[in-house]
Amino acid sequence: MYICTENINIELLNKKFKRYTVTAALPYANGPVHIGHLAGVYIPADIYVRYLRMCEQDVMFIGGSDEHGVPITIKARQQGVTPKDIVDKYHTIIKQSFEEFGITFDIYSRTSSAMHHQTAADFFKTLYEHGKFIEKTTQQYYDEENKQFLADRYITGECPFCHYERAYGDQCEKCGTSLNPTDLINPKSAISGKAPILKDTKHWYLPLNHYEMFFREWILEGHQSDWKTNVYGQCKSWIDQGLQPRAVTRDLDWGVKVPLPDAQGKVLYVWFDAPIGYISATKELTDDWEKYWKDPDTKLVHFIGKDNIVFHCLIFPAMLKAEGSYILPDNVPANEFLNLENNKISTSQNWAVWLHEYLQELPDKQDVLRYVLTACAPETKDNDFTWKDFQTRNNSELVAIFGNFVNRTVVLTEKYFQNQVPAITELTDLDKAAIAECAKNTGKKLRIALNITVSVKDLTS
Ligand code: B3M
Ligand code: ZN
Repeated sequence: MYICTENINIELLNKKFKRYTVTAALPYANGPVHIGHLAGVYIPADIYVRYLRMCEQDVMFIGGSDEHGVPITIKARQQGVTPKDIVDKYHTIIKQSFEEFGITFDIYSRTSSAMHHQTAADFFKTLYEHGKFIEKTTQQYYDEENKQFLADRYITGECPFCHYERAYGDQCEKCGTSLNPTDLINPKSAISGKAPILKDTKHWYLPLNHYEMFFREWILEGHQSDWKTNVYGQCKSWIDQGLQPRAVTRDLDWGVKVPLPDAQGKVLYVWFDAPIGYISATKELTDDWEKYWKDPDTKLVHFIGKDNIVFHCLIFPAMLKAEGSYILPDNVPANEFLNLENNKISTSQNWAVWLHEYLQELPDKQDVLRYVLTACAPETKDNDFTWKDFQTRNNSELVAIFGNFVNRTVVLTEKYFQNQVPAITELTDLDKAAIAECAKNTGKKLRIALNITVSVKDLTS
């Protein structure tokens, strides 16, 4: 017998939704996946999806690699290979490690697919044709030596806030502030190392400021009680600071081409195309994709890292709203960060436990890692992973306590029930008391296997 408790169960009992579309942030295909990604995004999403499937719900679980963006082209340039070489290499590693680890995606796709390019270009075109963008010509940094505009991470310089010397054009990684290239002090091209010049260029902007009332109503009034406080708090602070139009195109040659005749050499901003990747992947999997994206009886849930909040709670919903025929996310759970042995996990400093390496070294220990990362999940605050804790949890919690429980159950089933799990006929007083004990603090209904639904009141009366 299993008992489902907690709020999700109440939702299932109320049958508010007919189906679920669950997405997990698309990892950049410029490096493998590590334990921070697993604990923050993929394990929580997989637990939720397995639970929904166990309750026989119609659920679509979407994943895939994010294969555009400047981090990929920079890595390719550093290694003297093409961006395609980089994404092919890491997409393969990531996809295989998720499979071996047991993340149960219905599809794990990639944003370099033809289906995605078409879907993202069409999405842009629809918004363009409906007048949802602002066109602006502004001056942006340009590397004269390499004849290239310097978007996002192609430009580095001193952060105007914390004075970190290697801040990027889109963000300072030291203090976390989101920046524009022209905010940087002493900007330098990340390609030539030279000071850039300013040059005119035209781009398309999504006027997020036009959506302020919508965000206030939908998020600040509508989701105050059911979104996590970290997610809600970040949204509120962005909205209260005043939203600005956000450029959704870039002067780059790697990405989804802007589908307009006067947009030579321009691609969609990676954060415009990547979330559309969830839709393209669903389309790739089934012709029946629209019910997972357009039917209001579908609950859409995005599992993300905390650095992705603004993109999933404001920018992507504004895009969906502007398009008009899509549902909006019902929840966007984001965890905090997981540290490793008291230090921040860092891809560039190779301070991480990489999933593919773990699987090579401990090929039959997937569930141990899943258990430990669930037990120390950074749900409400940053948390720490240590190998000492991994060892203790394995030896005492899994082997000694859980192993002993399983062993006794099996031995006693053999001894008293001829190795057969006895069928449940009716609930004994002891069963009822146990269920009531589980439910005591929730005061809510429980759903018990065999489709018996009882309320706590029934059980205790
Ligand atoms: N690739 C960012 C990240 O890995 C980004 C997520 C995209 S989800 C549409 O942090
Ligand atoms: Zn800074």
